[in-house]
Amino acid sequence: MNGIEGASLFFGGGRLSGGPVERLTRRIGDLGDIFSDSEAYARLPVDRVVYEVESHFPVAGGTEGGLFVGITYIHPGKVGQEYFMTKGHFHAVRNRAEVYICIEGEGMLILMNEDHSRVWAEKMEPGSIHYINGHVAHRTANTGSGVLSFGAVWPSDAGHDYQTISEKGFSKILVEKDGVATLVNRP
Ligand code: M6P
Ligand code: ZN
Repeated sequence: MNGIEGASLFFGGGRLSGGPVERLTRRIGDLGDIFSDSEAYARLPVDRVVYEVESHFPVAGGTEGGLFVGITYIHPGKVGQEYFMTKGHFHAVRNRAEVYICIEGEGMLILMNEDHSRVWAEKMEPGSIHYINGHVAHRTANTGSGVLSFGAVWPSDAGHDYQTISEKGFSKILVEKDGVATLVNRP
């Protein structure tokens, strides 16, 4: 043995492999409370896949000082005029930051401050790197015609606060307006 080891985790061919990987699929039926147009939502098949997440958790959730890594794949589509997107969350431990790195596709990272008074977005394109401050809620939307995929790295003690988002939502939504992705006030 020469003491040289390969990485146990590998991203290639649009898939995370190697180390233990947990896979999560979110379908239309799982996402009833995030999209604004409930009539358009009701017309979509409940089993249509909106996004998938592959994650590697090298330490137990809640461990201080560790990191988690994941790849998210959002399929193209819209509910009415609103683009397919992730649930979105604050971190349960509010000061924990996160980094996203776009791999493929076109999208927007939608961000909201802690008192919900400001929502803004950053364009995601292959190679774009996004530092998400702690205290900022984050969700991603696919604005393109193919899959949007991005890598994420976040602290193992950050946790996910989905409750605040499901109760109050983001104060702006990302819709297609005259062919352009546009943030508008939530109806
Ligand atoms: C990224 C990370 C994950 C998150 C996933 C999907 O991979 O931020 O922590 O779970 O996106 O986002 P959400 O949990 O909001 O559905
Ligand atoms: Zn996060």
